[in-house]
Amino acid sequence: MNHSLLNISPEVQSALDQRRGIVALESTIITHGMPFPENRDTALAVEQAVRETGAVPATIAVLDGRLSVGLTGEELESLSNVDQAMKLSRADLAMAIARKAVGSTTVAATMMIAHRAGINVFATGGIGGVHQGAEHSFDISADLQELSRTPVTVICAGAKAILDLPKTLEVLETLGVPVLAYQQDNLPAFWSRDSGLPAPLRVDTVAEIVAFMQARRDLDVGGGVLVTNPVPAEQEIASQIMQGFINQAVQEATAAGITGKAVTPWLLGRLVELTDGRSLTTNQALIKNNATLAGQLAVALT
Ligand code: PSU
Ligand code: MN
Repeated sequence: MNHSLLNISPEVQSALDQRRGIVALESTIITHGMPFPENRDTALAVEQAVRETGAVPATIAVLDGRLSVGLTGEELESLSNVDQAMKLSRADLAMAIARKAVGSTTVAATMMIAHRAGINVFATGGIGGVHQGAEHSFDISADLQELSRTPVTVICAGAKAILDLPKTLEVLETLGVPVLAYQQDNLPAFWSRDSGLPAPLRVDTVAEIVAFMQARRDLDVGGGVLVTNPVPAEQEIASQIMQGFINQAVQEATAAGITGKAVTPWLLGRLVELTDGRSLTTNQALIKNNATLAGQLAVALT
């Protein structure tokens, strides 16, 4: 990657120079994951959660064609309000640069940019994965491929439960992506703490994640690591409750002919309506929780 494409904020640059812990944060959640002003407030709260651990937040987005790593308050505010941000994954990142456009980065594109900037810890809500009905639609998020090739550790609350979680786990295994559950045996399911699926690997401390990352570097295996961190119990929505809403939203999306990039934002938006806003509150809580763990990890790695 041509480094002149990168626009690293003074704060993040100085953290890089001083080898401080840094946590990358994505921006699709801001433009396509939540309504205004909850999106802005969550983005600020997530940055604050990272700061409280002693690490420095680096929210990543494309602003006027520049790959921006670390946004000012004004930039965050305007991204939260923008009408037509492009949703950028590996396939379309270059188009945003060519058009000097504004775009938000998915997990895949955020990993690419974070890695180029020298950041190896990244917190998000939930990664993309294999969609329900993928045996017909072939809809599998580019996030999974990116995890297999880019050496960034992604802290999430599991794949979003709107997905086919067993198939998502199978694809991650095929791609050689380690999936760790934090302090429990089962994989969390985003809004719920328990997906009912055993996680391939379990870790109980930040030090164990550090040791695992170190061993992978020594092995020179390449690719990323997925750490799944369950939402705090007080804010979870039990999976039996969530499942009914998810089934309804997925059926409606299929009936409405929603495809491609629009699927994930459409489902998330519909679930906020179906749960009377509860899914949004849970989403906010789990991202902050992930930012805290990511901050602790980034600091421990220094
Ligand atoms: N989690 C959320 N809201 C989101 C996303 C995740 O709570 O908007 C975004 C992430 O950026 C993720 C993307 O990378 O959805 C996956 O989209 P797709 O399935 O089109 O690859
Ligand atoms: Mn897709």
